[in-house]
Amino acid sequence: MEENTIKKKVMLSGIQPSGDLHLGNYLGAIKNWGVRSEEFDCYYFMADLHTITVRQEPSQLRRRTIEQLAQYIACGLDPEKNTLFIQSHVPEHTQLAWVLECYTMFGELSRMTQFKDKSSKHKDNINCGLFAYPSLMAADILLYQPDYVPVGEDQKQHVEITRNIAERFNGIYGDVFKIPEPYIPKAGARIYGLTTPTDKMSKSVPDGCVFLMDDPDVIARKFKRAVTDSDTENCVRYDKENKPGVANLMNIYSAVTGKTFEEIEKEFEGKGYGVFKPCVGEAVIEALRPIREETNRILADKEYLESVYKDGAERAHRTAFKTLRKVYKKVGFVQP
Ligand code: ATP
Ligand code: LTN
Repeated sequence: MEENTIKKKVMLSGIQPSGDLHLGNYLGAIKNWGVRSEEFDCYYFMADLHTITVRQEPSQLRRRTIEQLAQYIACGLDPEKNTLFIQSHVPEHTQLAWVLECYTMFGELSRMTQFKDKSSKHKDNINCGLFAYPSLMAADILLYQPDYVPVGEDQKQHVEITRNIAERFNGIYGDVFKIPEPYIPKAGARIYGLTTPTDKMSKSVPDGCVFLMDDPDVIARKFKRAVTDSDTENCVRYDKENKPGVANLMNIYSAVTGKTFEEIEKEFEGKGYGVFKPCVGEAVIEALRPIREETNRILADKEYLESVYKDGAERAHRTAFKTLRKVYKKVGFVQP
């Protein structure tokens, strides 16, 4: 692909291939990434380096990384318009991470919510990588000088520490890094679990989690079993506080059909949850069907996938290399 002559704004994000992608990842993140491909210069990657902060089964990690790339494409990220790559293929990420670790403070890393959460969940493996993770994420971001980093609410703290690290570095060496902004979607920013509608949909609760590759009958079953509410009202009405289960289903239905909450209330007037739940299931099945079919089609073409990630890594490397060279020069390393 030709280099852009007019400088577009840059957008970048990544997802760890530590689990299979689900409806929350799709509606909260990937679905919105593709929308801006024309306007922005976009970089999206599989954050495989990050996954080993927690033990992974190697063959599963390999399968999920490739499958995630196929899903990015199936969700509408055109590899011609977006640079799609695997993080570990671009060595500048780990190279810059080391430098940034030396400009990241022990105290600020200790305050990271994700570190506190994960270290309490994996007490037997509180490794240095888990602690230093935000410096690697800062490197992932700053290498590409992005304007925006589209992530869900839970990643905002990591974008903020990235800004702090960049400002600290710039304060010493001049304007090396662009200071990025987090970009958090309003709709779909938080999809809740179908069985636990007060907790975010997560792969760690598989019964309440709709995976992008789930078969239609599995999705239908999950929606039929979705927790609605303990009230006896049996009425489809948006009330997030008192009816979180129904509100979540309405939110999902709205996100996949584009209908407003008023339109949904009207559509199901007098019909009750017994009719509503399977309809939401059907709408999700239809929204995910082309993604699942396209993913399977792309996955069968290993050569194509290989060409996408090779080309992506090359393009990513070209940008990343320029930033890393500048950083090495600024800190005083002798140029090779
Ligand atoms: P886990 O299932 O362990 O909580 P995850 O599926 O949330 O992990 P991440 O890698 O943390 O995976 O998330 C990838 C992206 O998807 C992030 O931008 C995150 O904010 C977004 N995301 C994840 N879950 C949801 C959700 N339930 N609703 C909306 N966005 C989500
Ligand atoms: N930390 C993120 C994944 C991630 C990321 C990034 C997101 C790694 N590097 C750079 C945006 C930009 C997560 O766990 N979801």
